Amino acid sequence: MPHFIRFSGIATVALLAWSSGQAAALHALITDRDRAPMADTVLMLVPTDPSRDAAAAPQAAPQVMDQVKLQFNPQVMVIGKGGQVAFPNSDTVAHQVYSFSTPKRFSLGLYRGLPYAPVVFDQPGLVVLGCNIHDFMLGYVYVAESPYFGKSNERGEVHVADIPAGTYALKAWGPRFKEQEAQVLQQVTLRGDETLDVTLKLDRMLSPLRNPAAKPGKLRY
Ligand SMILES: [Cu+2]
Repeated sequence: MPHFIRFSGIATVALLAWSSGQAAALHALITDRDRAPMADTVLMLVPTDPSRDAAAAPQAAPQVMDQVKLQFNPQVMVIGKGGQVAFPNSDTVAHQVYSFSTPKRFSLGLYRGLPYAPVVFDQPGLVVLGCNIHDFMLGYVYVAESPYFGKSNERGEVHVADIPAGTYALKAWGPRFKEQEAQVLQQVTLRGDETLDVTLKLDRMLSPLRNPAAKPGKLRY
């Protein structure tokens, strides 16, 4: 039977663990206070023992955040420290991608196609992306502070596999969060052979829903 834990009034967590093979894994369902599934939410397990090496292994291949119809696609991405992201432009108009965020300040001069090498992100935290030509374009690269992370799908589900046994802070961030850094939801302890099933109902850490962003109107793309 799952048991329910209320903590700090910001989220409710149901925990249900069972034994399933060798490595630990985490299944999470993320909802808002109305129990609506929340897509594009980054979830991380950060070891609570600071002596544990939480460095991510370098990625084999760069991730791709495209620009399609004047939007970043995907709009939210999570990568490990040292991860690389390519920013192709699939529109016919030129874009000029930049970020002023502390973990990665960069600027790619006006371009179409893919004239630049992937950008390397080696500091953890949120990197907010914009385009100097189209102010409404907004993208997010979250550089996770541990190798154990995932992003929720349209059903609000996140799956993280191959987690070593240990105690972790469960941290989350998404575009609707009030804060620009991941928020601690709960502490979890994983044995080496279990899958933890977690329901995370986010509440006060979220901004109220706003009206959808202004449409780009008749702009060409
Ligand atoms: Cu643009």
